[in-house]
Order: sequence, then structure tokens, then C-alpha cells
Amino acid sequence: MKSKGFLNKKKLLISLLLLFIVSTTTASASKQIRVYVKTGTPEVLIKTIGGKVIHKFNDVTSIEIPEVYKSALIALGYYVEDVPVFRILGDCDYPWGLSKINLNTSWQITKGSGSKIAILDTGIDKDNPDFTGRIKMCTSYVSTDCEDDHGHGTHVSGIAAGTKYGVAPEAYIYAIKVCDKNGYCYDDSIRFGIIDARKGPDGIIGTEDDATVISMSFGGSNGLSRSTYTELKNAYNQGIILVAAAGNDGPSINSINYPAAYPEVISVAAIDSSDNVPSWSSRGSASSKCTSNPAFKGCMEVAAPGVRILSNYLRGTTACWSGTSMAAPHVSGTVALMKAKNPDRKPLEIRQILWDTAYDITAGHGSYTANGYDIATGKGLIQADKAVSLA
Ligand SMILES: [Ca+2]
Ligand SMILES: [Ca+2]
Ligand SMILES: [Ca+2]
Repeated sequence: MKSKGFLNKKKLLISLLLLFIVSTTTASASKQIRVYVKTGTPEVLIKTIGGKVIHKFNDVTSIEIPEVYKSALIALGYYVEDVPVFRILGDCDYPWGLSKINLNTSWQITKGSGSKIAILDTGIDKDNPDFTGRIKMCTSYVSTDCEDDHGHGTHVSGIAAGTKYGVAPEAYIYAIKVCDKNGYCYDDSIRFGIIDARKGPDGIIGTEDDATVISMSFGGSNGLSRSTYTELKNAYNQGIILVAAAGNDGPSINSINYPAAYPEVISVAAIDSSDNVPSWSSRGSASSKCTSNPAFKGCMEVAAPGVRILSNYLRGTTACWSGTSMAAPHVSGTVALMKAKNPDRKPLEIRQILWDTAYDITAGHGSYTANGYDIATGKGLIQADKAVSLA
């Protein structure tokens, strides 16, 4: 009886197959799916429909078949169950950079409340709930206001201070738009942006609401104009910590962009989730001066997560991006935490603590690195827990 039933089923199946083949040639040519059937389901049948056995258990057998035949098997009365598919927890399914810089103990001390991070970029996705109530300044030297029409500024802001993906999720954000929708940032816009950061929302330099840190994820091989550089130095002398992406022009030596290459600006390299330095991350000077004082012109200072970083994007969505642009706001956020704990720390003190507490990326980790100071990662990967506790 049983084998007779099978033969009938098979005959019916083959006629069904013909129908399917006629009606769905393109689909059947493409997609294979994996399903469980009862162990003992005739293998000749599985082969007939272009399938194959994958794993056999006592009760069920997993097989791969063209997707179009799944319903045919069910129609014939066979037991068919989808084999669920899981994914490895990849490095862009969560903001891995936050655990990489060790935020847990620092977050027990502060989440950045009281600090103001001025982000000179393409603006910000203003109504994203991850920034609600914390965008205390919104100016633009490119368009009507700080609304982001590129995505870069929102991504960087999310890393520095976003609620879900940010290092300092309680810091205030000064969204200062100096870069246009194509990603170009003119020196005159930057100069206005630095002045805004120096003043803060009250429009007066030297008051409580002046920016704590200026985060700059832009760069170029030429320096700023003389007057804009003067403005940047004024900001530094005012006590504002300056952070910039080192650039994506590696691996050649001396490839740090401006403004990161300036002595006043913390130059930030990128590392991936395994502490490797991507070839594109710019490299600093090999001068022996850098070893003792990475604030010297052209030296790399520190490294931070910058490969496959999950953060906010336009219209409430997220994006997974790589670049020293993504590394710099990890440092800006960490500086915001340090200054939230101790607002009296001067820029050079903050930098010294970042250098002293950094995790050395050694020659065993990727190329172009060495024990101690190196041109790819400077003093190494920033460590927020240690830096905040010493701040
Ligand atoms: Ca002010
Ligand atoms: Ca520098
Ligand atoms: Ca090193």
C-alpha cells in the first residue's frame, strides 16, 4: 500500500513538475532553498525535482530543492518544514566601536551631560529621536539651516553623541553645517563654523555655552587659509579641544590631512574590529619628535574604530560606513566624557591623558604598526574608561 501510494504521488508530481517548469522557468533556474522533510522521504523523488540531501537525522532530513517545488511536495502530502537561517553577529549589526574603546565604567561616571560637541560637517537629521532635545545650536554656511542633505554629518553626530550609537549620549550637539551635499567644505564656511563653536548659542566668546570640543571629519592635503587657521588656534587657546580625521590617504608615510596635521588638532587614525589598520588610513610622520610629543606637526596621535561603523543616517535610518571620518567622533565623544567629568582640563592635559591611556597597537596587529608609538596608530587605540577616570 505504501509503495503504491508513493508511485501515485510520483506520477502526479511529475505532471505537476511539467506545469511548474512551463510556468516558472526563470525562477526554478535560480533559487535553491533548504527544507526539512521526514527521513525516509524517497531520495529518487528529491533527485527528480533537482534536489539533494544535505544532512540526515533520525527523524528529519535536510534537503536543498528549487524553491518552486516546495509547494508541489506539500501538495503531494509530504512533510516540509523550512530550515531557519541565522547570521553570525557581524561587525555592522551593532556599534562595535563603543565596546572597543571600553565605555562601561566611564558611562557609570558620566554620559557627557554638560559637554557641547560642535560638529562641523554636512549638518544633522534634525528630527531623529536619537538627538531629541540635544541639538542646542543649528547653523549653516551652505544652505538654509543645519538639516543634513548628505548623511555624513548625521552619521558622525550619531557616533559622537547619538542615543543608540554614540559615545557621549547625553552631550549637547552643535550642528554646524560647513560642508555641502556633495561633501565639499569651503575654508570660508569652516571659518564661520569655528567662530560659531567658539561663541556657542549665546553668541559670546568666553561663556559657559562655548563648545567643549570641535569635531572635524574633513580634510585636505593643503592647509587652511591663514585667517581660518588663526581662528582655529584661537579656539584652541580658548580651551576648546580640536579633533580631526587623519585622512583616508594611506598607506604612504606623511599622508595626514589638514586640519589633523596641525599641532593643535588631535589626529585620529582608523582601526577595524580586530585592531588592524586599514591600508587607506593616513599615516603620520616618522620623525623621532612624534614619539615623545605626538602633538608635533604631522604626527599621528591616536586610533579609534573606523571600519564598518553602524550609526544614524538620513530620515531616521542607519548606515554602515568606514573611514577616519568615523574614527574621529569616537575621540570627540570620549573627550566630551572627560570634560563632563572635569571641565577644568586644558586641551594639552586631555591629549596627554588620551596618549597615556591608549592601548598600544603593536607589530602583531596588522601592518604598518610597531611597539610603542607608530605612524599608523600614534599612541594607540583610545580607552575611554581609563581616560575618563584620569580626567
Ligand atoms: Ca558663549
Ligand atoms: Ca595634529
Ligand atoms: Ca604601536
